[in-house]
Amino acid sequence: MAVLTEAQKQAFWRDGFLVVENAVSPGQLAALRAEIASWVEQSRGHTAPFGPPTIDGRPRFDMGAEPSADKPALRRINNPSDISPAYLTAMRDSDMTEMVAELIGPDVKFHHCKINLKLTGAKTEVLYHQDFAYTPHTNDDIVTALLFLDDIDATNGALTVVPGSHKGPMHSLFDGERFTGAVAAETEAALLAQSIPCYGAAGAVCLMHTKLAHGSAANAGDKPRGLYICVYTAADAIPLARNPMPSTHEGAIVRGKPSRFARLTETRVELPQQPKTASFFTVQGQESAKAAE
Ligand SMILES: O=C(O)CCC(=O)C(=O)O
Repeated sequence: MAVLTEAQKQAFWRDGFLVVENAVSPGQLAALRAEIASWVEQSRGHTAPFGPPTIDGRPRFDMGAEPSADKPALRRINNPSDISPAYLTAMRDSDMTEMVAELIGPDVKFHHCKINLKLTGAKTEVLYHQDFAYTPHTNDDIVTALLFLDDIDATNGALTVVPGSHKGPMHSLFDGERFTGAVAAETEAALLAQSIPCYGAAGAVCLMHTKLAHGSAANAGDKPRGLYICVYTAADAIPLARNPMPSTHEGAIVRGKPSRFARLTETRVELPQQPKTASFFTVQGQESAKAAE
């Protein structure tokens, strides 16, 4: 049985995003939240990004600049589905997966995933960008699914999006020769003026077209904000740049079958630079924690 209505699918293609409640089961959500709680506890013992490493040797866990024993600063977990059965199941076998298949399927491939955490007191923000500029492919049938791990409202650093911006233009993430990972400041101001926030209860998902302009402010409230972010592509969308976050599951077919063909709809794309650090927050100019010398 279909999970999305025709009206929801039309809204996704018209606006470039769609928020849907209950994208994972209560049991799945509880398992995801329990895993996060244990990772946050583990991070208390660390003062810099730490392992186990990702498959390209970078720290899996990234920390904001100000960790302390009473305020853990864990802000990013790279490809949690590589290390956690709960995250693998949610990525591969949940209503969220089904929704993505109804938008860009029937044949759907996994690209990478991550968790962005904004714990209370975190200064982490996400500067405006379009995901396709980080992960260009031969076509743009690509969905970023952002699963809410906490209740998200006006207080805790909600994702904000610009409806319709997936229809173009693509905004450069370069300042001259330097890859900044974010649009220019004046472009961001113009986008912010047209942006709307995405709120919802834990377990909701924001399904976002890869070319939708989006970002988020710091968490100014007193409750955490976690997002489990999974990137899925049509099976015939072939990457034009190396995966910024390689996963052991990259290329796994999560619905339907593999494609013998690449489908080309893009004629010219600006290629990103690859990150060397634990997360794109440093690419966007936000320091990671550094171990005391
Ligand atoms: O964490 C957020 O608010 C947005 C995440 C995002 O834009 C990204 O990881 O590409």
